[in-house]
Amino acid sequence: MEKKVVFSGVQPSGALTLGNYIGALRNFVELQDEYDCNYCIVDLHAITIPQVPKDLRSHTLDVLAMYLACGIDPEKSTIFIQSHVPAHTELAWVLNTITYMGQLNRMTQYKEKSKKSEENLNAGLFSYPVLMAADILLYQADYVPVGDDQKQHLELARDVAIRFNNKYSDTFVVPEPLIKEFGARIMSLQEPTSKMSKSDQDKNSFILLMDDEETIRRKIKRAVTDSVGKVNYTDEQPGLKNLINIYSVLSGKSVEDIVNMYKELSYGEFKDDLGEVVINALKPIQDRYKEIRNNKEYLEAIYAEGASKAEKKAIKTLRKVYKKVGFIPRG
Ligand code: ATP
Ligand code: LTN
Repeated sequence: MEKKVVFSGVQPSGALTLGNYIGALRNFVELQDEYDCNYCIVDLHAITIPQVPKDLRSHTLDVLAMYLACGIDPEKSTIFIQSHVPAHTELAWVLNTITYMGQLNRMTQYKEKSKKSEENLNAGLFSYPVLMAADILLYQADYVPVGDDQKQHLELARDVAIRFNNKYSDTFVVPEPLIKEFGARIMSLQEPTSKMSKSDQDKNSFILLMDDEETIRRKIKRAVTDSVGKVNYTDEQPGLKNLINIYSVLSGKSVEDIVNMYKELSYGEFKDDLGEVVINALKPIQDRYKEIRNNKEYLEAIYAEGASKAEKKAIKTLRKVYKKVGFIPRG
């Protein structure tokens, strides 16, 4: 039997956070044995927010090295850079013509990001979800592992697939999101009601995967909690709830066990231990990352091979689409 297909992507828009790892990368690794996985570095998406070209280049390799360091295996999965496969932008154009402005206007990520970049309110930011739909539909993906913030974009990708299938006959697999019940939304350490985000101005709000031990300890110590003074897992203590979630995901211990371990102890003691849990979880990833990141030739070989593999799959779908909409084949 053919393996089901998985597709996901991460933007090279800055250094990756613990939120990216828990909500996305960690799950990418788990899926590799069972599925035909495609993991993309979505540089075309990243330029919808202004990027410094030389930083974009290094962030692209950073994400690639981080994929590998987290355990994505190029022998099992297709790892590639989005701009290397032109079919993404080609399909996005076609899908743009069947996507409604009204629907794009309702996207919460667009609403939030356009508020932040009023002086650069570009059309790319608006049609960002269409390019994302193209990414997914090109590979006929059955499943898309993402964090909770991407749910609405996935819904749009499904709508677009269904609309195309209805208009032109069955062409695309209608993808389903894979969103973990637990850890799909890691919150900011400074404002536990908003998501941990790598583009946050406040550096204490996130833990970077490459933060050193001292920085990790410091950021966790400074994480906002509450004045209740008792380790509990409730919505009334959102800061603590988020820290317990991180503890649980990274240690494998259940929330209940963690609450029992710390209910008689202070927040300080809980945070000290959490610091060690995070450090221990990140240590092997950081070690591998340092080995890989400077090996330019190795990285180049991976993305070159990935692009060829990806292109073969993508072109098949694009050909079908071009034919169905009525474009004449070049011959
Ligand atoms: P930005 O914060 O700059 O908008 P981002 O980190 O949200 O960037 P991506 O790098 O494209 O955006 O996200 C990659 C993956 O990480 C996505 O699947 C996203 O859902 C997931 N992710 C991002 N932040 C979190 C978080 N705080 N908790 C869980 N998952 C997250
Ligand atoms: N928008 C996503 C990144 C992304 C993506 C994709 C995720 C672009 N294309 C396709 C899954 C599938 C984000 O996380 N910000």
